[in-house]
Amino acid sequence: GHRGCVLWLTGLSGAGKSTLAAELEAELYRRRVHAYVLDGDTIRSGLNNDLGFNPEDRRENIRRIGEVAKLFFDAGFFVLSALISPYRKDRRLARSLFQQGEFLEIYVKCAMAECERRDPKGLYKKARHGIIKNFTGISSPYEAPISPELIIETDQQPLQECVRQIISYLEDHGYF
Ligand code: GGZ
Repeated sequence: GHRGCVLWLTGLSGAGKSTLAAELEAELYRRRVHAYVLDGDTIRSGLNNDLGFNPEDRRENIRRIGEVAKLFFDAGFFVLSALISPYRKDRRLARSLFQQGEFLEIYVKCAMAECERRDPKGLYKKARHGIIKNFTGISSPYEAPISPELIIETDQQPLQECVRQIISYLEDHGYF
């Protein structure tokens, strides 16, 4: 058996949250662990398609996804959420829905310059040209976690090593 938890991935656009969540989901599947990914980008096209990127809308985005994470957690899943979640107080709110040990904040850390170099969707370029307003890291703040359970540096090691670090944490702390 195993006990579920919420792996709350936070970091800049392009830091690798979605990629990491998808890889982790595949690894958990191989271990017969039920996992579900809540990705900001996809949820914003459905459930949260009424929300933009001002601070109030980001807070509501995180609040709702926190509540959805709780539903999946209560159903026994490992939840992998991949949201920028740039504000500390919003992450604290999401954490407050859970008991000790149920919510793991994972800082997906990557230098801004590297995120901008990757720019998989050309969003940084648009933000630099003022075509996208309120863009995290450029025209909107990112408050780095102060005491996350884990820091994963995606610009320092390959993806598989990032995945291994998280799996090791879960093993070492008795999640499975
Ligand atoms: C940040 C934006 C913005 C602005 C569109 N700022 O890397 P992506 O493209 O695929 O994922 C990002 C996603 C961010 O949504 P989140 O729900 O994770 O954000 S938050 O937690 O702050 O609510 C990015 C894209 O949407 N995107 N405009 N202005 N990211």
